Amino acid sequence: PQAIHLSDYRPPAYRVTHTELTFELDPSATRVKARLHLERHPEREAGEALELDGEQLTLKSIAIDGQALGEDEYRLTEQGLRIENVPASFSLDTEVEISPEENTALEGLYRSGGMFCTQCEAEGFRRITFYPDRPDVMATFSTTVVGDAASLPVLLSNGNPVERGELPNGRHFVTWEDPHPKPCYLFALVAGDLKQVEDRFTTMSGRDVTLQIWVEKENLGKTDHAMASLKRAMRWDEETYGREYDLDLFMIVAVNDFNMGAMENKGLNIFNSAAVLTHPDTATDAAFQRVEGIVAHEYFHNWSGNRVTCRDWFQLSLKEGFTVFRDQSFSADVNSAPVKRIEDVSFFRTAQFAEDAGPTAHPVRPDHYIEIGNFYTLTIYEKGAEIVRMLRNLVGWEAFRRGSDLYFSRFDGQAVTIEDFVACMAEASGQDLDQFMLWYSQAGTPEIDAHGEYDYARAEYRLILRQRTPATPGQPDKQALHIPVRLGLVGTKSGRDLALTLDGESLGRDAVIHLREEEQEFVFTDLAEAPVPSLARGFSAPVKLNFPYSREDLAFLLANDSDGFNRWDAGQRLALLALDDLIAAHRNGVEKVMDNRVVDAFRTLLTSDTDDKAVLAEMLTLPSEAYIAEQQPLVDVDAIHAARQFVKQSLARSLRDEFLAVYQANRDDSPYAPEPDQIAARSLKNVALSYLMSIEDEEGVALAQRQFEAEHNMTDVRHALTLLTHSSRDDLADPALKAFGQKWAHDPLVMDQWFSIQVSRPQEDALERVKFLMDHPAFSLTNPNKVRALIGAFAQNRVNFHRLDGEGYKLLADVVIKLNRLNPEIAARLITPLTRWARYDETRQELMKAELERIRAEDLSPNVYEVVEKALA
Ligand code: BAL
Ligand code: ZN
Repeated sequence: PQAIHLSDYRPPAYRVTHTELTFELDPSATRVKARLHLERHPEREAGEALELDGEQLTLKSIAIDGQALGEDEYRLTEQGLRIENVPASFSLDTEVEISPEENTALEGLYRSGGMFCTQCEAEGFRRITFYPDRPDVMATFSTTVVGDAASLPVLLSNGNPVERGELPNGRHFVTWEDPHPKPCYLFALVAGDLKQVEDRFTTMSGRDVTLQIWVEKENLGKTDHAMASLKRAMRWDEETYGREYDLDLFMIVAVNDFNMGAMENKGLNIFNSAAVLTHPDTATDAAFQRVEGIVAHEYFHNWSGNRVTCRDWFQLSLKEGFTVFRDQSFSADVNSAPVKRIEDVSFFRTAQFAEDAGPTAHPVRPDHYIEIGNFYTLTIYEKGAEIVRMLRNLVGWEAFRRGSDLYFSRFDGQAVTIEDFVACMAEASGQDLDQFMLWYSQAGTPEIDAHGEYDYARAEYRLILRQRTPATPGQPDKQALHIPVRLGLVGTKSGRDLALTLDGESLGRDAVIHLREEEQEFVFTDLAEAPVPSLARGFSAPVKLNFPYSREDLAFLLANDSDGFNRWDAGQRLALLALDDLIAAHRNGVEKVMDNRVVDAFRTLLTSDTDDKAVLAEMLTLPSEAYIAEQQPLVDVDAIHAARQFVKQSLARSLRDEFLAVYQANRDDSPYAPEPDQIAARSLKNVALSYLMSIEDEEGVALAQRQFEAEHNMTDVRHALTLLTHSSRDDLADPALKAFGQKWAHDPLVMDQWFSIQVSRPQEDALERVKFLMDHPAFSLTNPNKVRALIGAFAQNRVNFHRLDGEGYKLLADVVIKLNRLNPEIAARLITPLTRWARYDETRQELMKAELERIRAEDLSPNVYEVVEKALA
């Protein structure tokens, strides 16, 4: 497969001004008639051939301006269709046949259960009809869907329905018009026996919009939260960004077989059922919040993505980074803002940092790719969002909002670049953002080595920051970035933020300094007491910040930092230092000794009188094994697991009564609501329970069993089931798993949770359980949710996936090889843990590489090929 380069970009030779489609739906032989109204691009020369993308299409007829073409007048290739000698402006008619039921890749038009549905981003439309399948071709669409009236009573597409009627042989049709020009990746079609829940929304200018959520009949009781989230998101986007919805109808459809979380097709969002359906009995608090965030994300794309879209796929972060930033801000506004930030950063520092340090590291705007489907990554999405967040912080909210308004008005209806976006921010703020643009082109996580000293005699604090970005594939040398570092200096006597004076300028008590050089010195003057610096507050830049904090410094910040995020981070750093010692002790076979400073810090937290229970729950949560692993030069999975378990059990033994008191104080039998106060109390209670269960004393076990059996809500039930399943006692695990599995056998989304819980247990039988469950009637290799729930979850089970006999790696590679054919996009994603081989000991490295080599020997899809080649480069 060939790489595509950003530097080769040219506008399309021909644009489509209007697209007319007719679908005659049939599981194995759907007919698609397309009439494209084409005209030559003004920047391209006359006489160029028309080239259309098309894959897995059987051409039945073709005509230009109504005249059928002879076989020598066009050429079909594996990639598409080429016609020489076309007029400057013309219409092209094609008819093709496709087979949705054989489409297991879930790109283009496919079947999910009895439904037909589509996924076109990034390049799925070329599996529906011949088309210039690129985002800078934007057309209005008119779509007629024809199907069997009995089995497919509902026929949906983008825009507004304009005509419907009966046809011979029990068929019927609906015609949809979408007046907004859009790229074909935003095309959608759904047909099936669906039921809908309807609501209304009045926009800020007083227009009435109908909102519909379409689901299979059995899911009708699970849409309330998504609908409420949608209305909240619509209002928020009006109030925060001045963005109003622009059609009379907004639809969401839930489908069970879906590669992504959801898709922002114009007016017809298609959702993975896991990202839209909720019910207190079946979904956890985390799932409720995820649904809220994803519904908002897809809705926000209506402006950041649909009205203004990407010129080419290298600009993917233009819409994704901005939209993730918008959905994160929304979730922070409607929930606990500090917890949202802690959760996002925890995830980012674990997963994106690992991506940025591995063989598939790439810039937020890549300059080449083989398969764009491999670039829906944490870097494009989450690091892209961190860059937008830095921009917002650099220019300030008001200028950022003016820049956003300028961007939407200047480029409405256009396909543009990341430069266009940043230029609006520069123009609206008057700031020079040239150096800042390096964030988009340089891969790798920058590290800042910081140190400082206080000079009593001069009453000065001298802070020295040195930045470096490690080499990444294809980028050996890096330039200095413009890094905003938000900081405070916390007085060691007063415990308060000191007034900051830098170069004679008063900056208040919490300020942003700008690191632009490789090394810079900042001298803060007029400081009457020695400070402990609180650096990169709120994670002000996506960097690793190293400062030689003592444990006393960290305990001090944990108690005194005015920035909630850094207070939490100080606790994490303190725990990491203790964990480092214990990991070393484990490796050296030395007795493990618990650091009492951590115990004392936890005791203070547990007995403090905080009213922010959600933040407290985060503070009581130890860094995950994956995050601890990220901090180690070489990952020793067993030592990390043992050390973390030791810390957890030591804390539980020393503070058993305190944890018990917290558990009891936060029990709540009132009806479930996904509200911040309830969620906070539940998470605090469940953190306490996990400590109590870690030592498996009688009372902890009894509480977990009672919580499981009470069946009050899925958050509590799932948490208790996880603790019972992950305990050392099969007499606790097995009956609970059996009861749960029987109770929920009918509900695929709950069964996904059941799969994940058991294959993530630390006990040695996890791998055997995976193999056994792959034959379970509720499992299917062609359903991405099932694959993620069983195989994906097992690959996150650090001690068992990394078994020294290599069986974990082998199992993953076997599944990748099968999925390479069935669903290349999911196959390529699943390989990720194997690509990280360089982080492990030699034995594991060899085992992982051997599995990658075994995959490489197959006849590979471009998706899997690209990832494996990078991993073995
Ligand atoms: N555009 C793909 C799914 C999403 O990011 O919303
Ligand atoms: Zn998105």
